[in-house]
Amino acid sequence: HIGPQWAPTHPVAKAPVGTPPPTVDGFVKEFLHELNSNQGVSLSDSSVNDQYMALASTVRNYLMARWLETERGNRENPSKGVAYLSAEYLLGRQLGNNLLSSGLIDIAEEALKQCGIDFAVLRSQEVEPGLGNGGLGRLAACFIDSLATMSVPCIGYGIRYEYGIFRQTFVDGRQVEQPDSWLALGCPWEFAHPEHGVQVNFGGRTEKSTDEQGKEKTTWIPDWNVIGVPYNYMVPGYLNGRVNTLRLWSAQATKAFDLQIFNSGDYATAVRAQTFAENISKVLYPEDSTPQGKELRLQQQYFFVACSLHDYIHHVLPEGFDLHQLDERIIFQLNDTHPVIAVPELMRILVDEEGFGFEEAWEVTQRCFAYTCHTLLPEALEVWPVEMLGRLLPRHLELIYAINDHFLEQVRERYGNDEMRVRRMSIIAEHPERSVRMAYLATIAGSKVNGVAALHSQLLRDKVLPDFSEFWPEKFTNVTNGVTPRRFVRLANRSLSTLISDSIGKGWVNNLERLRELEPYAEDPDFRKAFREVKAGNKQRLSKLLADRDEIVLPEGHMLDVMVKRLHEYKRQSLKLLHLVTLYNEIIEGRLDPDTLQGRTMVFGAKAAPGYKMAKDTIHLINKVAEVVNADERVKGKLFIAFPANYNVTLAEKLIPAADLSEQISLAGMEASGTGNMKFALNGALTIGTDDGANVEIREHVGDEHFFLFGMTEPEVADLGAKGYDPGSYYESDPRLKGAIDLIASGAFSGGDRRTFEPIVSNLLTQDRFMALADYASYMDAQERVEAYYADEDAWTRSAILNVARSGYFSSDRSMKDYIREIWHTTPVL
Ligand code: GPW
Repeated sequence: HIGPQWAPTHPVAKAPVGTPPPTVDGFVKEFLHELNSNQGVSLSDSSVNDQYMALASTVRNYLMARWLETERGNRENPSKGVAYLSAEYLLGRQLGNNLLSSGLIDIAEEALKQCGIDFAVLRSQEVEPGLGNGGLGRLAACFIDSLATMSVPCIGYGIRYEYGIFRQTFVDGRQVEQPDSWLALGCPWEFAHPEHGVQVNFGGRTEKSTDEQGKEKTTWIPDWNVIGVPYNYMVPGYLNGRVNTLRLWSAQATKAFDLQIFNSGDYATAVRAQTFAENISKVLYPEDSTPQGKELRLQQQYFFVACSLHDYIHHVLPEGFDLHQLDERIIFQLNDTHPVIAVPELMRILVDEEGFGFEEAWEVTQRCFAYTCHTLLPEALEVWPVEMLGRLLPRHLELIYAINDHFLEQVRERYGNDEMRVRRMSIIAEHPERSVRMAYLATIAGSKVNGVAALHSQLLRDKVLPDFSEFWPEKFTNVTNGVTPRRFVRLANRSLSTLISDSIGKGWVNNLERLRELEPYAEDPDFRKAFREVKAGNKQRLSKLLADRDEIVLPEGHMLDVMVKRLHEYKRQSLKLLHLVTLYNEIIEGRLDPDTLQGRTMVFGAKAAPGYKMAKDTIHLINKVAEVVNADERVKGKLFIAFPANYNVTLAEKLIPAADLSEQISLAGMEASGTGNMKFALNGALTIGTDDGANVEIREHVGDEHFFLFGMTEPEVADLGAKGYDPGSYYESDPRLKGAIDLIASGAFSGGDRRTFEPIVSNLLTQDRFMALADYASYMDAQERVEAYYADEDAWTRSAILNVARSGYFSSDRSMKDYIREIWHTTPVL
C-alpha cells in the first residue's frame, strides 16, 4: 500500500513566480505568443507543425518554473537521489503526458478550440521518441515518471540516439525497416547544452609511474576522444509541482578532428573522422535481448556512462564534495548490463583522478551501484571480448582484472582452492574466447541485485547466478515491475478513467491500490453496462485509427484478442499462429461449425530485430495467414487477423484499452516479467497466459477464476528438457496440430510454394527450442474456455472489472516504493 507519505502534498502546486495563470484566456495568449515569436508565423499562416510546436512550448513554459524550482531544491536541500543509468528510454509521445502532469489538459483543449484548432490533430503531429526496443526501455520511462510523481530526486541518464527504433513497414508481408527520423521536424521538449559538453576518451594505452611519495600511479593515454553534449528533458510528476530531469547525451566530434584536417591536408579523410565520432549516438541497436557484441555498441555504452558519471560528480554534486560519502547522495541503478562499464569508470575516476587507494575506491563503488537483471536467456547476457575491451578501454580492462583478482581472493578465502568454483565465478570467461561477463561484474559490484518478477528473481538466484547467491544471499532481491497508470490508464483510456473517477474519485491515479474500491461495482449491472460501453467506445476509436493508419477495416462486434510485443521465439507468436491456423483448418475441413464460434479479431503488433531470420519469417507468415484467412468467405464474420505495422508506444495506447483478451504465452521461465501483461489487466482485458514472469503475480492478484492459465510450469519445462524434448511426437499424435502444421507446409499461405515457410515448419518439428508443440494442446483447451466464457457477457464483464480492481499492485509507483525500501534507501522530498 502506498501510504500518505507518497501522496502529493497538494493537488496542484502553487504557481511559482513567472508561471502563466492556468486559465483558458491566459493559455490562448501564451499559445499565440509562442506561435508568433518562436515559430515566426501568424495563426492564419501556421502549419499543424507550427501549432504543435507552439502548444508544446506553452506547456513547457508552464512547467519551467517548476523545473527550475526543483533544481534549486536539489541544490539547497540535497537528499539522496537516484541516477538511473539506461541505454534505452522508450518515452512515447510527450505532449499529452506533460499536459496531464501540469493539470492543463482541459484548459489546453478549450483554448485550442477557441483558436479553431483540433487538439487531437496536434497530438498526432508528435513523433514519439522511440529511444528503446521494448519492455526494458519502456520500464525506464515508467520508472522516471513514478519517481517524479513520488517526489524522489532522480536523474535519468541515457543516449540521445539520432535514430531510434526503426519504423517498420511491410512489403509483400515481409518486414522492411525505415530509419526513424524523429528529430526531422524539431523536438520542442529538449534543451541542448553544448557549453556543458563532456570529453570522453577511447583507445591508447596506460603508463605506470611512481610519485614523490613512492605511490604507484597509472595514467591512461587515450588516442581519440569525442564530446558528449547533454540534452535535458523535463520529467514532470503528476500534479505535484516536481519536475525531474532526463539527460540524454549526443556525441560530437572534438576540435582534435579539426586539427587533424588542418595538419593532414586530407580534408575528406578528416571529415570522415568527424562522422566516425558522431556515429556513436547515431542509432539505437535494434536487437532486443540478443546483443551482437559490436564494438560501436560498447562505445555507446562507455560514452553515455562516462558522460553521466562526470556530469554527476562535477556538475551535480557541490564543489568539494567528499567522494568517500558518495553513496549518501546517490545510487547508480544499472538497467541491465548495458551501463555496467560505469563500474570500472567510477573506479578509474576515484583511483586515477581522485587519488583513492584501490580498496578505498572499491568500498565506495560497491555502495554506489545496484544492478537489475531483465533476462534469463543465456544469449542475452552481455559479454565483451577481452581483446576488444582492452583495445577500446585499456585502463578499464586493468581495473576489471584488479576487481576480479580482489573478488576471487575472497572466494578462495571462503572455499579454499576450489578452482572449479573460481573459474565459474570469474568475471573473465575463457571460452569460446576470453571475454568479460558483464552480469558477473555487475553482481560483484552491486550493493543489490534484483530480478523483475518473483519467479524471475528466484530463477536468477537458482539458475543464472547460483554461486553468487550462495556467496552473497542477502545481496539478491526481487522488485516486480510496474507500469505508470498516468500514461497507460489515465491518458490512454480516458473513458475508463472517467468511469472509475465517477465511482471512486480521482485518487487512484497516484494511489493505484485504491482501484480495489471498484470491486463491489463488479456486481452492479449498471456499472457493468457502462464498463462494456467504455470497451465498445475504445474499440470504435481503434477501428477508426486502424482504418486511417493502416487501411485495416475491423469487423464489428468481435472479441478483440491482442498479442503485442517484440517478435521473439521465446514469446511464441508461432503458438498463437498455430491456434489461428487450427481454427481456420478445422472450419474449412468441415470439422468445426463456424456458427458455434463467436467473432474474434486477432491483433498482432511486433517488430523483429533486422538480423533475426526466424523472427522475420514469422512476421511474414502472420501476414500471409492474415491475407488468406481474411479473404476466405467460409470464415467471414468469425475470424479476422489484423497486423498493423510499426507497433510502438503510441499504438499501444490505442490498442490496449480496446482489448478483451491479452496473450501472454511465453514458455514458462523465459519471460523475465513482461509489462504489457500489466497494462492489459489494468485496462480490463482478461489474460490467457502461462505461469511465467509477472503473469504468476497477476493471476495471484486477480484470482484464478479471472485468468486463463495454460501450459507447463517452469519445473515441468526443465524436466522435459532434461528428459529430451521431441517436438515431432506431439505432431504425430495430435491430428489438429498435424493438420495446422501440414497446412502451413503445404504452401496454402504462400501461393503454393512449399519452400517459403519451410524453415519455420522444420524448426517447429525438429528443434522447437521454446516447446510450442508441447504446450499446444493445453493452449487450445484454454482458448476453448475463453470462447465459452466470452459468450457469458455478464461473467466476462465481471471478471474484466475485477482485473482492473485488483491490478493496482502493478503500478510502477509500487515498484519504486520497493526499490526505495530494498535497494536505494532514498527519501521523498515533500
Ligand atoms: F535481455 N527486456 C527487454 F534482459 O525488453 F536485456 N530487452 C532486453 O534486452 C532485455 C530484457 C535483456 C525485457 C524483458 O524481456 C521483459 O520480460 C521485462 O518485462 C522487461 O525487460 C522489463 O524488465
